[in-house]
Amino acid sequence: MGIKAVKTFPTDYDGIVAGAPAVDFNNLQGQRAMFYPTTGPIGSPDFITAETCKGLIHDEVLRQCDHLDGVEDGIIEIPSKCFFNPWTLLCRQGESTDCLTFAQVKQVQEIYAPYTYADGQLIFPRINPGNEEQAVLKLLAGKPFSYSEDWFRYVVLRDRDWDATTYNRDLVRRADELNPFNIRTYPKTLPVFKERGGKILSYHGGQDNQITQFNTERFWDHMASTDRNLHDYFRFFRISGMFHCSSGPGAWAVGQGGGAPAAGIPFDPQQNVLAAIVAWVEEGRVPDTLTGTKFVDDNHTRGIDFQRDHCLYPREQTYIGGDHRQSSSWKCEL
Ligand SMILES: *[C@@H]1O[C@H](CO)[C@@H](O)[C@H](O)[C@H]1NC(C)=O
Ligand SMILES: [Ca+2]
Repeated sequence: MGIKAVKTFPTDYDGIVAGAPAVDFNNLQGQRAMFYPTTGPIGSPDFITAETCKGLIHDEVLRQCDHLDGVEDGIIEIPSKCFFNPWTLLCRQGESTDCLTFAQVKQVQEIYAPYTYADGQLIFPRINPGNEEQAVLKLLAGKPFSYSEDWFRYVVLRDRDWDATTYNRDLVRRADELNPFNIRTYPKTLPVFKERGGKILSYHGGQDNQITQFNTERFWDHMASTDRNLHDYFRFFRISGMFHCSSGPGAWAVGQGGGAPAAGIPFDPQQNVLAAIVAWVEEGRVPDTLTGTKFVDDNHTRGIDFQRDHCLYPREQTYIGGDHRQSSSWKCEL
């Protein structure tokens, strides 16, 4: 909605905060619809249970990727460096527990791969490894994802009897060609908003379980390909260890969403996204990092567990030594 507003109604707002933006919407819905036919319904042959996904698979993702940032803390700082290989989980001869069958490994491989047409053309970037705990609630629940099911059923196909198990790539192609209500929202330039001095601040969790952070990287890169100074008005922060919009193992509280997730975060531009956009628009104070907070038990009345200064994309969170719970032990580097 934030990016759509900037594109279509560029004079409405001077500043926009767009968290986990659902840009390239038709292809996003295609990817979401793809998981159900891939996993099959609960109980179908080779169905991977939520317990296996949150346990065996998540643990292996962390074993392969948590340390890549130099600190084993359950947080994957730079998801784009994590290429999860599920073959390590293949059952050996005689093994039948705590491992995956050949068909399950193939399924997991497909789930974590970029979503493409048969000729390799990208439809939507791969999901974020490390999102397993919450991905099992919707994308990998063994049920149709309600938003994509309704979208294809009532908007794209207008067929109330459409069965989500029959989803295939032809349908996402059709949806993207149809582009109902011009909902795509994948601008390459935003000339009117830029010209009048508007500012966009976007943030996205690195272990997002509904919309992959890789898509916001792709979107920022897409816009940066025509504007070398994109940072002048569009800044994107990768929030490590955050699920979709909030929660997760990372220092995810940045004042987003108002209400409960924002509780305990002062209205300070360094720590609060809304304060940050106000300070940028009204005082020209440009955000370079965004400090996230992890509260003890995610309960702000219990005090701060740790904080981390999230980096301006494409800078990367880099461990430089010392107590990893101190934000001074990290640095943003290109
Ligand atoms: C947060 O912590 C306080 C103090 O320990 C407690 O009273 C309260 O019930 C907690 N809130 C939640 C939602 O758990
Ligand atoms: Ca880590």
